[in-house]
Amino acid sequence: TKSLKETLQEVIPSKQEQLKKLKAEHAQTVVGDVKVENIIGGMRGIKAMLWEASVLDPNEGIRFHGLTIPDCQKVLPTAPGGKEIIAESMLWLLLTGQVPSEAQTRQLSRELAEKGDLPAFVEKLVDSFPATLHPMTQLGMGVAALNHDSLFQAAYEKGIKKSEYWTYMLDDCINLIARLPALAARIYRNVYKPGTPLPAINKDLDLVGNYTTMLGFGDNHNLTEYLRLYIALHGDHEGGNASAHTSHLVGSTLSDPYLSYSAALFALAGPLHGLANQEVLRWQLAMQAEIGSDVSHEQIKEYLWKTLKGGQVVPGYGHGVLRQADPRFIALQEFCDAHPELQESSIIRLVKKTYEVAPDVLKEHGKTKNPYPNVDATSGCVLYHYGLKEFKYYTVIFGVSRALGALTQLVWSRALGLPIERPKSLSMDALEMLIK
Ligand code: FCX
Repeated sequence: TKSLKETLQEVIPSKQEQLKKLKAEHAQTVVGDVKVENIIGGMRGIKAMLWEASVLDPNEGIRFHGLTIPDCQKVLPTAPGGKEIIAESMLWLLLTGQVPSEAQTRQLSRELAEKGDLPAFVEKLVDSFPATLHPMTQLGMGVAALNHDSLFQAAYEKGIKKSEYWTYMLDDCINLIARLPALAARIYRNVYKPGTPLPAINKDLDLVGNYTTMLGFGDNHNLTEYLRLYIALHGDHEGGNASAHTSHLVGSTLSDPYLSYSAALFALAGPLHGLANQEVLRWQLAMQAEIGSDVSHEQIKEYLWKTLKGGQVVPGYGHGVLRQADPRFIALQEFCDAHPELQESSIIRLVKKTYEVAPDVLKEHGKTKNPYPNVDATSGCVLYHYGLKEFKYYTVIFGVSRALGALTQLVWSRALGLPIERPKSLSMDALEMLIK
């Protein structure tokens, strides 16, 4: 069985060749225009960066190396006794573009479990945070502190060849992904279940199996399966989203993966990005408290208008790129449909009913370019049903997941020798001079 590193070693030369050819033959080929609206509109729509593992189509949604979510659900190995995709098989696909065998997946699970313990000083650091510090702040700080052990940084200081960067990057990325569950679970325990003992990592379990166990939900098979799917699906969403782009930008300075990903986590912590799943739950619960759970479409419609007229966004709806319902939302809805306990859940039923009404209301409201749900419209509500009710924690789970894609690209950026990012900015006066 070939290891992850050996597999990457085989794949990298052809990608390097592809980049060389693109540079040599097409450096001057025009693939898009930049309009003033792009410059003042958050660079929306500008094709401006390389990102290998996934590409987002506005209508079809995400493809991971060409595979759609249903494709992945067919071919990627699951946990023993499980049905859902797991973090390891998704990570392998993202990094190598190949579907791992069952044996390769298990080998990676084992490697991650063996590397999963936190250094004692990071445990102490995290334990010293006040429980009132937002869990995302804690996660970002914990990840940054892990850079103490960065192999890339140590090797760079000693002096290594550029062609060797990616191997140290890969080692750091695997170590970081391995340690995220212990870090994230420790934060959960400290904040919400103080004084309860954190179970040791089980070397025979997959990453998310261990994560759920450390959170204290190991005996809930359905929640574990849901988190496996959730973490695999949130793993990557091409490069332009704020968290992925942040990690790419910081990494382009040759900062190590810990610092790069910690920066990404602070982008993920914004309410328009990763915090939206916590916002959705808050909003759906407020709706439930005000109008009840056995409600008519008309009542939901009124509630939606109240939100919009109050100048707020409807959380979980709209997207910077997508123009249809998010296939990740659909996959999570299918999970709900396949589990009777979720079909009976009042909050899940309310989410589904909201989905039946919200797109038309948002269309009538006429502002958002995408009136359909994104993944956050449902993701947190399922956690709530299963008893993981502390919604300030939800973005941390997203943060454990997004490491898969963001760190994959750091490995590729170093393997391809991509340069430091440095786009051109303009003042309004300078822009006006260009227009004249
Ligand atoms: N409800 C009400 N208004 C909305 C809206 C929504 N769900 N989505 C967009 N709009 C508004 C925008 O606020 C903007 O108004 P403005 O002109 O007064 O500033 C207008 O519609 C045009 O925005 P649009 O181009 O469609 O969307 P953007 O690319 O600017 O923003 C996000 C995309 C996702 C930020 C936006 O749709 C939003 O705020 N959604 C709610 C929060 C959310 O669900 N975020 C999670 C997104 C994602 F899945 C993730 O990153 O995790």
